[in-house]
Amino acid sequence: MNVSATDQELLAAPDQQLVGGVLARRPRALAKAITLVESTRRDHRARAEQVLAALLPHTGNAIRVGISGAPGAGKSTFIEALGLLLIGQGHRVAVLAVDPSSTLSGGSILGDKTRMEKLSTRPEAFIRPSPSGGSLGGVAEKTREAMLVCEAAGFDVVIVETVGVGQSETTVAGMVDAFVLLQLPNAGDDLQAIKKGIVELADLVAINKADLDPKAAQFAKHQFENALGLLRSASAHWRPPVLTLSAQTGQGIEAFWNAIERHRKIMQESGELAQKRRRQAVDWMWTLIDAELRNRFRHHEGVRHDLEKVSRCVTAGSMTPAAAAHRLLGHLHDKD
Ligand SMILES: Nc1nc2c(ncn2[C@@H]2O[C@H](COP(=O)(O)OP(=O)(O)OP(=O)(O)O)[C@@H](O)[C@H]2O)c(=O)[nH]1
Ligand SMILES: [Mg+2]
Repeated sequence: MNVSATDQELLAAPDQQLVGGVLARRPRALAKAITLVESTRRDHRARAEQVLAALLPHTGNAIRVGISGAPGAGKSTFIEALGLLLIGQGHRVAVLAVDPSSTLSGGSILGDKTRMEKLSTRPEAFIRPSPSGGSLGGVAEKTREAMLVCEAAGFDVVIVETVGVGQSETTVAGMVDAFVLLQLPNAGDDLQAIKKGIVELADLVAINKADLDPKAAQFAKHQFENALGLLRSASAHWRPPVLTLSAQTGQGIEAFWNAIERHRKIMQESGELAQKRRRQAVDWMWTLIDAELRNRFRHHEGVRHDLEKVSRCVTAGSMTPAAAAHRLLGHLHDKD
């Protein structure tokens, strides 16, 4: 595959090579491009944007699947089993992680590749641990861009793993075609997801570890079906199914993938997939604008000078939050 002439003209020679390497599906180029995309250095950011622009026409062809679940739900075991099945069917599978806690804990959910021992040795698979970007926004931004690089490198299935904490589920749901909740057959856990409103994000719910207690798994399945039945479906054409499976024995994994493919087909034929991706892209643009504006605001000389004083006034009750916000925002019109 070739990069168009205009794209190439924009790139410095080493980055032209990098883009060529990614499109030629060379593993080293892929890893290097993702490292560039993940870098927070200003000069790297500028290069990354150009590399991504050159890769963009070659992206968008993968099935993007998000897998979320509590720690220990079996996400890694499941992705390994699913990944091997898909490779057997001729797919190329990339696995990325979103874990905003990775900077703090030092270990990301995919930090230990040995958890996907077989998959990580396969040339048809690419596994990348969570970038350590600090904030969720930073981590997610990089994962989203890494996903595009993987697509340009010919991976036709991209799986994004995230641990079910805080906002990370919503963020991952906003970058994939199908969002999957991986649950344990345990009532407390189920209720949590239902209570927190996360089931509403799910295109599919999978109850894992059904081998341990098939009855409990069936019970959890019914609970979820009831909960989902009460929700207004996000899609006019798709009702999220609830499946039981075992990542350990492999039972139900093929049925799981059949459901994902069915979802894909229905979403594609109804035009909902294209619509969803367009909406995600615009939402993402706004997320980046919000983050950048906030960043500029916080680093603005006048704001920095005034912030502590104004905050104290708000705390003391001598200034209303509205007046304080107005005054601080006013600094953006200061001459630097
Ligand atoms: N019996 C049984 N055990 C399972 C199954 N799936 C995963 N496990 C076990 O559950 C434990 C946790 O599995 P992981 O795949 O590491 O879970 P995870 O969700 O990736 O965990 P974190 O990355 O820490 O959030 C491991 O000991 C697995 O062997 C299953 O279907 N049946
Ligand atoms: Mg894991």
